[in-house]
Amino acid sequence: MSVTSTYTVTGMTCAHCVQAVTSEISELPGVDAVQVDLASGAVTVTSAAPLAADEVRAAVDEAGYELADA
Ligand code: 9UX
Repeated sequence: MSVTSTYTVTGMTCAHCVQAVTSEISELPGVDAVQVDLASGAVTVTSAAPLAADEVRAAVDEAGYELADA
């Protein structure tokens, strides 16, 4: 079984932003897939187990963007 969660990331304006966010979140333990919609900022993450929000927030921060409050 896997878990799919959707987050909103603000500040992304080009495909390289998307790549940076995708890369950082992909490094989190258990993450299988990351899908980013640039226009909406929607980030869909599929993982083996639920991710801690703090982990996701830290990864987005590391990429240089911001996780919107749920
Ligand atoms: Mo594109 Mo994103 O030139 O911070 S990488 S705007």
